[in-house]
Amino acid sequence: MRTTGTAQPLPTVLLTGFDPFGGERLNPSWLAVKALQGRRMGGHQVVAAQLPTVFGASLVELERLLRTHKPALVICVGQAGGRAAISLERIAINVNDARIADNAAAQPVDTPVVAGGPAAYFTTLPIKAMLLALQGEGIPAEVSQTAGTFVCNHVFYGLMHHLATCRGFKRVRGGFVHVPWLPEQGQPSMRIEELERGLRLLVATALATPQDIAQGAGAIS
Ligand code: PCA
Repeated sequence: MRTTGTAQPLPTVLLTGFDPFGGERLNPSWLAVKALQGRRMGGHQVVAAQLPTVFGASLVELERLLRTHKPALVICVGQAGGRAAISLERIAINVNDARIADNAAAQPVDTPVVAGGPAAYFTTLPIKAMLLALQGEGIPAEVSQTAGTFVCNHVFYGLMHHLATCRGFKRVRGGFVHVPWLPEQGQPSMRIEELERGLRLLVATALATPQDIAQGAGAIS
């Protein structure tokens, strides 16, 4: 019996990280994502890609990647200096408001990511299940209520808008995760090995959890 010749390619998981920005020499988001390139996980193949830390151009590149790879799951990752835990972002907002210039020297203030778009989108990642998975492995993790208003939120909002409005993407799940600095960048920090382990766990948990679990993680005020 012939069993070769018509093998279906595996569905893909798209992971993105950013290039260094704000005068830094490295960005842990890209280093962690890059380590998973080509890996098979839960019947899927990981595609890792770097986005420029640039308003506009980052989304052009992300949309190209979405069309090329037609992923089943998308997790965009960025650096959040000053945070001590892996931050699972809950909400993307329709505003660009940059405190520093991006890598193309642009610094938009109070402009929409998508003119006429809704105020915000929720992640469609199972962030509570992901939170429990990380904490269960002893990896510092939290749910975050804001991805800021710089290029990370811009990409997060653009991703969710694309998934919500573009033909063929309605069932694709996606969201955004911020990671701390590496020890050589400052404190608080997380080692690259722990970041990579955390990211692997996040992908595996998202693939295994079609419906998020109910687990309180909210602040009281
Ligand atoms: N972090 C920035 C943009 C690129 C990155 O890694 C942010 O939090 O917006």
